Amino acid sequence: MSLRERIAELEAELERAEARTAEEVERFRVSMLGRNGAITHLFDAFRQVGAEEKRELGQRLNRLKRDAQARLEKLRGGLDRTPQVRNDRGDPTRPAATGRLGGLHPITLVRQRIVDIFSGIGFSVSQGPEIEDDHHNFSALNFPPDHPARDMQDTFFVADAKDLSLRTHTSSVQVRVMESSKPPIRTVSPGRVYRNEAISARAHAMFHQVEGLYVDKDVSFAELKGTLDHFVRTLFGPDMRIRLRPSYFPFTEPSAEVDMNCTLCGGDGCAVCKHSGWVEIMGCGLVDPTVLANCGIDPKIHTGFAFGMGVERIAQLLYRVPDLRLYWENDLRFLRQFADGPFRS
Ligand code: 2U9
Repeated sequence: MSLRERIAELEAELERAEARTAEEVERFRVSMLGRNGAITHLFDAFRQVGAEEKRELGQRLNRLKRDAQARLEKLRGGLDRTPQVRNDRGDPTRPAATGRLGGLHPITLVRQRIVDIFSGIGFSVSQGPEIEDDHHNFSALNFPPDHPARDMQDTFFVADAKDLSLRTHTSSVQVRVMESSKPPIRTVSPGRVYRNEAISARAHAMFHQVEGLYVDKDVSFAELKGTLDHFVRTLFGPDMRIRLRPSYFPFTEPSAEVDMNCTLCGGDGCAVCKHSGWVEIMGCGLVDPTVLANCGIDPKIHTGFAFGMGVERIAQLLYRVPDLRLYWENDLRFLRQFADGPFRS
C-alpha cells in the first residue's frame, strides 16, 4: 500500500475512533501516536518519498498528526467522569449513611450550661486534681482534725498514702487558685467529687460539683445573693425566686442554704418539695477569714463569697429525674432523651 493510501486509511480511521474508558483512550493514543504507532511509522516511511511528492505528502502527514492529536483531546474530553458503579460495592457517590451519632451526657450538658452562665458574668474556669492532699481538701478549708468528713466512712483514702484521698469537693481547686494568684479572683470549678456513700436513689459515691469563688475588696453578702439570683433565673426562668436559710460550713461564715421555687409543682406543694413549695439547690456563704489567711490572702484587706452546687441535683430539677442512679446506668432510652443539636438521633 502506498503512503498516500495509508494516510487516507488512517484519516478514515480517526473519524471512526471512539472510546468509553480511559484505557480505550490510551490505547488509541498508543496505536496512532505512540513510538510504535501507525502515524509515527508513516513519518519513518516519509523519508523514502521522492522529491516531487514530498511537499504534498509532508503537508498531509502533518495534518494527519494534528487531526490525531485533536481527536485524542476530544476522546479525553468526552469521557464520562462519574465513577463506575460496581454492583458488588454499591454506589460510592451516594452520601454516607451516618447512622445514630452519640450525644452529650445530661450531666455534661447541665455542667456546660451552669459554667456558661458564670462565664457570662466574668468568672474564669479552674480545674485541679481529683486525688488531693489533706491540706487542699481539708486543712486549708478550716476542717478541724476530728471533723467527720475526714473519716474513712465518708472519704475514699488512697491505700498506703494517708495524706491522699479522692477530693470530696472542688473547693480544693479554689484553694489552689488562691494560693497561686492574687485578688480579684472570680472563678468556677466544675468537676467530679467522691464520697464514701452507699449508692441509692438519692446518693452516689461519685457526683459532679460546680463551686464558685469571688475574692476582692469589699465583696458583700448582697453581691452573693444577687449573683445566685441571676444564676437561678437564667437557668430555670425569670419567674424563679430564691430564698436563703442560715446554715453552717467550716469554710464560710456566715453560711446559707439556697432554696428556689419547686420546679415540679410551681410552689403549690408536692412530694418533691415535701409540700413546702421550695427545693434546696445549693449552699453558699462569705469565705471564712481563716480560709483566706490559710491560702495567703490577707482577710483584713479582702473578703470573698463562695457557693457550691451538685450538678446531678440541678439536672434532676431541670429534667425531673427521679433517681440519681439513672445517670450512670447508660441506658440509651434514658440518655437519648437529652441528646441535642447535631447529636440528636
Ligand atoms: C473556698 C472556700 C469556700 C464553697 C461552698 C457550699 C457552700 C455547699 C454543697 C452543695 C451541694 C456541696 O455538692 S454539694 O454536696 N456546697 O453547700 N460550697 S459554700 O465554699 C468554698 C469554696 C472554696 C476556697
